[in-house]
Amino acid sequence: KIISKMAQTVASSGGDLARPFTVAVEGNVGSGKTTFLQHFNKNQNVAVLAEPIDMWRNCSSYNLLELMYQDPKKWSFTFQSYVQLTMLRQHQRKTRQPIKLMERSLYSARYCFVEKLCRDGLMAKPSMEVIDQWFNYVTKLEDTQLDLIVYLRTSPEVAFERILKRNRSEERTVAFEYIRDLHDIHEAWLYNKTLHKCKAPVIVLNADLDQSVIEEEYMKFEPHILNKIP
Ligand code: DGT
Repeated sequence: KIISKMAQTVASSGGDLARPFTVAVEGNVGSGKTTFLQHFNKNQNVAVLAEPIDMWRNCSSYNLLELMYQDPKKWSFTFQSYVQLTMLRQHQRKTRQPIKLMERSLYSARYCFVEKLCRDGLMAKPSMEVIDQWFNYVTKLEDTQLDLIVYLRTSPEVAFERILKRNRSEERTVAFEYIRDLHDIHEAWLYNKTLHKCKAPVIVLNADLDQSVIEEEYMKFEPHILNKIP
Protein backbone atom coordinates (compact mmCIF):
# COMPACT_ATOMS: atom_id res chain seq x y z
CA LYS A 1 0.00 0.00 0.00
CA ILE A 2 2.81 2.35 0.98
CA ILE A 3 4.82 1.54 -2.14
CA SER A 4 1.83 2.04 -4.42
CA LYS A 5 1.21 5.42 -2.76
CA MET A 6 4.82 6.28 -3.51
CA ALA A 7 4.44 5.18 -7.14
CA GLN A 8 1.34 7.33 -7.45
CA THR A 9 3.23 10.34 -6.15
CA VAL A 10 6.03 9.73 -8.64
CA ALA A 11 3.59 9.23 -11.51
CA SER A 12 1.57 12.31 -10.71
CA SER A 13 4.71 14.41 -10.64
CA GLY A 14 5.92 13.18 -14.02
CA GLY A 15 8.67 10.97 -12.59
CA ASP A 16 10.04 13.50 -10.14
CA LEU A 17 8.97 13.36 -6.53
CA ALA A 18 6.94 16.47 -5.84
CA ARG A 19 8.04 16.29 -2.21
CA PRO A 20 10.07 13.73 -0.30
CA PHE A 21 8.44 10.62 1.12
CA THR A 22 7.38 12.21 4.36
CA VAL A 23 7.30 10.34 7.66
CA ALA A 24 6.11 11.90 10.93
CA VAL A 25 7.46 10.37 14.12
CA GLU A 26 4.79 10.66 16.78
CA GLY A 27 4.38 9.55 20.38
CA ASN A 28 3.83 10.90 23.86
CA VAL A 29 6.22 13.32 25.53
CA GLY A 30 9.14 11.12 26.65
CA SER A 31 8.42 8.33 24.18
CA GLY A 32 11.91 8.46 22.65
CA LYS A 33 11.36 10.35 19.39
CA THR A 34 14.78 11.99 19.59
CA THR A 35 16.58 8.65 20.00
CA PHE A 36 14.59 7.19 17.11
CA LEU A 37 15.53 10.10 14.84
CA GLN A 38 19.20 9.81 15.78
CA HIS A 39 19.17 6.22 14.53
CA PHE A 40 18.18 7.41 11.04
CA ASN A 41 20.46 10.42 11.05
CA LYS A 42 23.31 8.35 9.63
CA ASN A 43 21.35 7.40 6.52
CA GLN A 44 22.23 9.53 3.52
CA ASN A 45 18.80 9.13 1.97
CA VAL A 46 17.03 10.53 4.99
CA ALA A 47 16.65 14.15 6.00
CA VAL A 48 15.97 14.23 9.74
CA LEU A 49 14.10 17.27 11.02
CA ALA A 50 14.11 17.58 14.80
CA GLU A 51 11.28 19.37 16.53
CA PRO A 52 11.74 23.14 16.63
CA ILE A 53 11.72 23.16 20.45
CA ASP A 54 14.71 25.55 20.56
CA MET A 55 12.64 28.11 18.69
CA TRP A 56 9.76 27.67 21.15
CA ARG A 57 12.23 28.34 23.95
CA ASN A 58 13.61 31.39 22.25
CA CYS A 59 11.13 33.37 20.19
CA SER A 60 13.01 36.70 20.08
CA SER A 61 14.21 35.79 23.58
CA TYR A 62 10.75 34.79 24.92
CA ASN A 63 10.54 31.24 26.24
CA LEU A 64 7.05 30.38 24.99
CA LEU A 65 7.29 26.77 26.15
CA GLU A 66 7.91 27.94 29.70
CA LEU A 67 5.15 30.55 29.53
CA MET A 68 2.73 27.91 28.30
CA TYR A 69 3.51 25.56 31.19
CA GLN A 70 3.44 28.41 33.74
CA ASP A 71 0.10 29.85 32.69
CA PRO A 72 -1.60 27.83 29.96
CA LYS A 73 -4.82 29.80 30.10
CA LYS A 74 -2.97 32.98 29.25
CA TRP A 75 -0.36 31.63 26.83
CA SER A 76 -1.68 28.53 25.12
CA PHE A 77 -3.00 30.41 22.09
CA THR A 78 0.31 32.23 21.65
CA PHE A 79 2.23 29.00 22.05
CA GLN A 80 0.06 26.92 19.71
CA SER A 81 0.14 29.67 17.07
CA TYR A 82 3.92 29.57 17.14
CA VAL A 83 4.03 25.76 17.16
CA GLN A 84 1.78 25.79 14.10
CA LEU A 85 4.01 28.30 12.30
CA THR A 86 7.27 26.48 13.11
CA MET A 87 5.77 23.10 12.18
CA LEU A 88 4.50 24.47 8.88
CA ARG A 89 8.04 25.64 8.13
CA GLN A 90 9.33 22.13 8.82
CA HIS A 91 6.76 20.62 6.46
CA GLN A 92 7.75 23.11 3.77
CA ARG A 93 11.50 22.74 4.20
CA LYS A 94 13.13 21.53 1.00
CA THR A 95 15.49 18.58 1.32
CA ARG A 96 18.00 16.96 -1.03
CA GLN A 97 17.14 13.50 0.30
CA PRO A 98 14.22 11.43 -1.00
CA ILE A 99 12.96 10.66 2.52
CA LYS A 100 12.06 13.19 5.18
CA LEU A 101 11.68 12.13 8.81
CA MET A 102 9.97 14.73 10.97
CA GLU A 103 9.74 14.84 14.74
CA ARG A 104 6.05 15.45 15.26
CA SER A 105 3.93 17.41 12.81
CA LEU A 106 1.16 19.96 12.45
CA TYR A 107 -1.19 17.06 13.11
CA SER A 108 -0.07 16.07 16.62
CA ALA A 109 0.04 19.72 17.63
CA ARG A 110 -3.64 20.03 16.72
CA TYR A 111 -4.99 16.55 17.40
CA CYS A 112 -3.14 15.93 20.68
CA PHE A 113 -2.02 19.15 22.34
CA VAL A 114 -4.73 21.59 21.24
CA GLU A 115 -7.24 18.81 21.90
CA LYS A 116 -5.97 18.44 25.46
CA LEU A 117 -5.97 22.22 26.09
CA CYS A 118 -9.49 22.36 24.82
CA ARG A 119 -10.72 19.43 26.94
CA ASP A 120 -9.20 21.09 30.01
CA GLY A 121 -10.88 24.40 29.23
CA LEU A 122 -7.47 26.07 28.91
CA MET A 123 -8.02 27.44 25.42
CA ALA A 124 -11.00 29.66 24.79
CA LYS A 125 -13.40 28.64 22.01
CA PRO A 126 -12.70 31.71 19.82
CA SER A 127 -8.93 31.04 20.04
CA MET A 128 -9.55 27.43 19.13
CA GLU A 129 -11.57 28.57 16.13
CA VAL A 130 -8.68 30.70 14.85
CA ILE A 131 -6.18 27.86 15.33
CA ASP A 132 -8.56 25.54 13.49
CA GLN A 133 -9.11 27.84 10.54
CA TRP A 134 -5.35 28.18 10.10
CA PHE A 135 -4.91 24.43 10.55
CA ASN A 136 -7.58 23.56 8.00
CA TYR A 137 -6.05 25.97 5.52
CA VAL A 138 -2.43 24.82 5.82
CA THR A 139 -3.18 21.10 5.95
CA LYS A 140 -4.73 21.32 2.49
CA LEU A 141 -1.35 22.25 1.02
CA GLU A 142 0.63 19.54 -0.75
CA ASP A 143 3.71 20.24 1.39
CA THR A 144 1.91 19.28 4.58
CA GLN A 145 0.77 15.82 3.50
CA LEU A 146 2.20 12.75 5.24
CA ASP A 147 2.99 9.39 3.66
CA LEU A 148 3.58 7.47 6.86
CA ILE A 149 3.29 7.90 10.61
CA VAL A 150 5.56 6.05 13.02
CA TYR A 151 3.84 5.81 16.38
CA LEU A 152 6.27 5.26 19.24
CA ARG A 153 3.86 3.64 21.65
CA THR A 154 4.72 3.80 25.33
CA SER A 155 2.86 3.26 28.53
CA PRO A 156 2.27 6.58 30.28
CA GLU A 157 4.24 5.32 33.31
CA VAL A 158 7.40 4.75 31.25
CA ALA A 159 7.05 8.10 29.44
CA PHE A 160 6.60 9.89 32.76
CA GLU A 161 9.62 8.20 34.30
CA ARG A 162 11.77 9.33 31.37
CA ILE A 163 10.51 12.90 31.70
CA LEU A 164 11.44 12.93 35.38
CA LYS A 165 14.85 11.51 34.57
CA ARG A 166 15.76 14.01 31.85
CA ASN A 167 14.64 16.88 34.09
CA ARG A 168 13.93 19.52 31.41
CA SER A 169 13.43 22.77 33.30
CA GLU A 170 10.15 23.79 31.61
CA GLU A 171 8.64 20.37 32.36
CA ARG A 172 9.16 20.42 36.12
CA THR A 173 5.45 21.07 36.73
CA VAL A 174 4.23 18.28 34.44
CA ALA A 175 1.97 15.91 36.38
CA PHE A 176 1.47 12.21 35.65
CA GLU A 177 -2.21 12.87 34.84
CA TYR A 178 -1.18 15.18 31.99
CA ILE A 179 1.00 12.46 30.44
CA ARG A 180 -1.72 9.85 30.97
CA ASP A 181 -4.30 12.02 29.21
CA LEU A 182 -1.91 12.79 26.34
CA HIS A 183 -1.30 9.04 26.07
CA ASP A 184 -5.04 8.37 25.79
CA ILE A 185 -5.35 11.00 23.06
CA HIS A 186 -2.41 9.57 21.08
CA GLU A 187 -3.99 6.12 21.42
CA ALA A 188 -7.36 7.34 20.18
CA TRP A 189 -5.74 9.09 17.22
CA LEU A 190 -3.12 6.57 16.11
CA TYR A 191 -3.97 3.19 17.62
CA ASN A 192 -7.73 2.90 17.96
CA LYS A 193 -8.28 5.53 15.26
CA THR A 194 -11.42 6.82 16.86
CA LEU A 195 -10.30 10.45 16.95
CA HIS A 196 -9.85 12.40 13.69
CA LYS A 197 -9.32 10.60 10.47
CA CYS A 198 -5.80 9.55 9.77
CA LYS A 199 -5.05 9.46 6.06
CA ALA A 200 -1.47 8.18 6.27
CA PRO A 201 -0.74 4.57 7.23
CA VAL A 202 0.50 4.13 10.80
CA ILE A 203 3.18 1.73 12.02
CA VAL A 204 3.31 1.09 15.74
CA LEU A 205 6.55 0.41 17.62
CA ASN A 206 6.93 -0.77 21.18
CA ALA A 207 8.77 2.23 22.59
CA ASP A 208 8.63 0.99 26.19
CA LEU A 209 11.67 -1.13 25.39
CA ASP A 210 14.89 -0.15 27.04
CA GLN A 211 17.44 1.76 24.98
CA SER A 212 19.75 -1.29 24.92
CA VAL A 213 17.21 -3.35 22.92
CA ILE A 214 15.18 -0.69 21.13
CA GLU A 215 17.57 -0.70 18.14
CA GLU A 216 16.23 -4.17 17.27
CA GLU A 217 12.70 -2.80 17.24
CA TYR A 218 13.85 0.02 14.93
CA MET A 219 15.55 -2.48 12.60
CA LYS A 220 12.34 -4.49 12.31
CA PHE A 221 10.58 -1.49 10.82
CA GLU A 222 13.46 0.06 8.92
CA PRO A 223 12.43 -1.42 5.56
CA HIS A 224 9.01 0.23 5.87
CA ILE A 225 10.68 3.57 6.21
CA LEU A 226 13.66 3.20 3.91
CA ASN A 227 12.78 0.78 1.11
CA LYS A 228 10.77 3.35 -0.72
CA ILE A 229 13.57 4.62 -2.87
CA PRO A 230 12.47 4.00 -6.46
P1 DGT B 1 10.94 12.48 23.12
O1 DGT B 1 12.25 12.45 22.40
O2 DGT B 1 9.95 11.48 22.59
O3 DGT B 1 11.10 12.42 24.60
O4 DGT B 1 10.29 13.86 22.72
P2 DGT B 1 10.15 15.18 23.54
O5 DGT B 1 9.41 14.93 24.79
O6 DGT B 1 11.48 15.86 23.64
O7 DGT B 1 9.29 16.03 22.51
P3 DGT B 1 7.74 16.34 22.54
O8 DGT B 1 7.34 16.91 21.25
O9 DGT B 1 6.94 15.17 22.94
O10 DGT B 1 7.63 17.47 23.65
C1 DGT B 1 8.53 18.52 23.84
C2 DGT B 1 7.90 19.47 24.83
O11 DGT B 1 7.07 20.38 24.14
C3 DGT B 1 7.02 18.82 25.86
O12 DGT B 1 7.14 19.52 27.07
C4 DGT B 1 5.63 18.94 25.31
C5 DGT B 1 5.71 20.20 24.54
N1 DGT B 1 4.92 20.23 23.31
C6 DGT B 1 5.27 19.76 22.11
N2 DGT B 1 4.36 20.09 21.19
C7 DGT B 1 3.40 20.77 21.84
C8 DGT B 1 2.19 21.40 21.44
O13 DGT B 1 1.78 21.44 20.29
N3 DGT B 1 1.49 21.98 22.44
C9 DGT B 1 1.88 21.96 23.74
N4 DGT B 1 1.09 22.52 24.63
N5 DGT B 1 3.02 21.41 24.14
C10 DGT B 1 3.76 20.84 23.20
